[in-house]
Amino acid sequence: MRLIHALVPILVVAQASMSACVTKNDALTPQVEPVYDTTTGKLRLLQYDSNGDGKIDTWSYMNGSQVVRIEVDRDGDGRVDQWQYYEGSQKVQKVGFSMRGDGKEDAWSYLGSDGTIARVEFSPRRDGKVSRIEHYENGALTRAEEDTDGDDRIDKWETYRESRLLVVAYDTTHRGSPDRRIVYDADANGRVEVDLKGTGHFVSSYLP
Ligand SMILES: [Ca+2]
Ligand SMILES: [Ca+2]
Repeated sequence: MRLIHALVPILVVAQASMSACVTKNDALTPQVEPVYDTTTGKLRLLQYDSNGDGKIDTWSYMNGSQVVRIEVDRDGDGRVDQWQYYEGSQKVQKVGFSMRGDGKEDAWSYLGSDGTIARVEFSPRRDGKVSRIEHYENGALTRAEEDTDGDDRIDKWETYRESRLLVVAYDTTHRGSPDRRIVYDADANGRVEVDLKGTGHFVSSYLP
């Protein structure tokens, strides 16, 4: 799941949408529809038609002047494609996505202090649990860990260099550490190694 190229432009679009909301709200142009809390009178929502096709596609949920969450329907099919969550300091905390494009969140990206994506979490079973985490450095995937069988324990580890898969290790016996792994060379040919005793020392599976 190499999302990095897909995620960066989406982040930029969301930032642009938010700026548009905030700027236009001052003038209350017809494209931005503010919704106020009927009891407190606080601003709760800014609805925005970002591409001018007459359909609302951006919803900025507010706590007064603070942005709490922005939801965006980027392709105009009426389903939200992106959920952008803000911290109290108005920095983006995480951005949610729908890997199946059906309006349900199942992946979240987190930015590092350098502004690039540091981590992407996935919930492929959509059960409220994150079961795969990808780690990035300087925009490149470096490693990933995954609970492939849903028992809440990591059983697969992937190591990358410059986004190329170097090693994938598996815990096939549920002992909590990998017992076999595939090591790839520069031509993506893999060799299987095993660590039957759990000492952390892997040997070729073809040796007796
Ligand atoms: Ca959509
Ligand atoms: Ca597992």
